[in-house]
This record gives sequence, structure tokens and C-alpha cells, in this order.
Amino acid sequence: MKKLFLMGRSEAGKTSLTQALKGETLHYVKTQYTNTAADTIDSPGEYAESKHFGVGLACFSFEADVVGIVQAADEPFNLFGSGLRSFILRPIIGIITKIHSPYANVPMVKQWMLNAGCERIFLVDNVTREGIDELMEYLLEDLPSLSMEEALSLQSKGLNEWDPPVSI
Ligand SMILES: Nc1nc2c(ncn2[C@@H]2O[C@H](COP(=O)(O)OP(=O)(O)OP(=O)(O)O)[C@@H](O)[C@H]2O)c(=O)[nH]1
Ligand SMILES: [Mg+2]
Repeated sequence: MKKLFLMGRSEAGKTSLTQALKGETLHYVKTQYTNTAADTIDSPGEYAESKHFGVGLACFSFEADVVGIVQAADEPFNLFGSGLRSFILRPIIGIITKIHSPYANVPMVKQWMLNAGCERIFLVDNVTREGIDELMEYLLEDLPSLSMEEALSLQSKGLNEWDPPVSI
């Protein structure tokens, strides 16, 4: 299973998502510090909201197989710019929560995520568990393992480790 690192503003639903992925009933716990569990790394929203702490999120991402940007469908502004992939060296996916909020604007949040370089975008409702199985299916697919030679070869072509091999 891929280890998922979650980042996004406070109240976006990161901790709730970790609970939904484990099949737990949602229970509110304010994230005060970055927590590493077996399959997820959950960070406090305040990190993503601060220019200075935000940079530190890149360090946590190195412990993960995939980085999940979590944004609620009713968020009024975007925290993640198009330069995200320049410092996150992992595949990035987008997870849109609260999709049934009366203030939801799913197409707008989707576009933010595409602009940020998300490879896949998942729509979930942590309360009803809608979309959770699809996300879980993606997480259960293991990333292909690479030998050091293969990794170095991809690197020498300027490709990411997780990109399919191409002949140049
Ligand atoms: N309706 C609905 N409510 C949600 C959803 N996800 C989270 N919530 C609610 O939103 C609130 C905040 O959720 P959290 O999971 O604690 O948010 P967080 O991103 O972990 O926030 P921080 O720990 O502050 O960074 C809680 O009251 C959740 O029950 C969702 O998909 N749908
Ligand atoms: Mg939290």
C-alpha cells in the first residue's frame, strides 16, 4: 500500500480522511503536530497556511510514496500554486472533501488541483464515505519498485522515478 502524506488548510478534512480510510467513525481531533501512522502522515493545516512552515511540508513528503493535497469543495481560496511540483518529489494527487457542502464549487477546486500538477483527483465525503473506496483502490496499488540503476537512468533523463520509462 502506498504511504499517503496529507497536506491542506485547517478544517479541510485530512484527519477525518485518515479515519474514513481506516473505516473508523469520524471523531474530531485537532491535529497539533505531524503524525505518522502505518499508511498515512497527517499534518496540521496551519503548516500549509504559513509561508514559512509550508516549506517544511516538503521534508515530510519524502517519507511518503504519494502526496495528497486535501481541499474542501467549499474553500474560498487556493493555497497551492503551480510551482508545487518543483519541490515535492513525489506523485501528487488531489482529494476534494465536503463535496455536498451547499457552498461547494467542485469544478473550481478541481482546476486548482490540475494547476498544481495533481495526477489524479478524488472526490470524497468523509462523512458518508462516498469516494473512499475508489481512493483506497488507488492506494492499494503498489508503486513499481526500481533498482538503483533504473532510478539513476530515469534521473539522467530528467524524469521522475514514477514516470513510465521513455526512450529519448
Ligand atoms: N460534511 C463533511 N464534513 C467533513 C468532511 N471532512 C471533514 N469534515 C468535518 O470538517 C471538520 C474538520 O475536519 P478535520 O478532519 O479535523 O480537518 P483537518 O484538515 O484535519 O484540520 P486540522 O487538523 O486543523 O488541520 C470536522 O468537523 C469534520 O467532521 C467531509 O468530507 N464532509
Ligand atoms: Mg487534522
